[in-house]
Amino acid sequence: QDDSLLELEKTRVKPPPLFKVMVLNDDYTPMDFVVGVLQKFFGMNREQATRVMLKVHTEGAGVCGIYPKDVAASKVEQVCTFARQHQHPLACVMEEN
Ligand code: TYC
Repeated sequence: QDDSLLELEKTRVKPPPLFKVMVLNDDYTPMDFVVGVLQKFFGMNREQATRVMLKVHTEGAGVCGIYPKDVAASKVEQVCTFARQHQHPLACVMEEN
């Protein structure tokens, strides 16, 4: 019938909600592996990736990137799968901003 409300909802007035993707520290994943993950999945260069890895190592967690929900969920899945394939316990999570 009256489609005007549905049409209005389709007209985005707010930016999409964003999610932080974070990696967590653990005692077993090699530092080099974490640096490689940050380069491979988050487009960081070696220097940026090393800085983020060391922050996670000393502070417990660090932000890898900020994305819309579906992209963030896909990054988390890819990192978890990759870490498991290499038998590392590296944890990756997303958190609403
Ligand atoms: N703490 C790990 C070590 O000493 C290195 C590490 C850094 C692991 C960051 C996970 O997200 C991580 N080998």
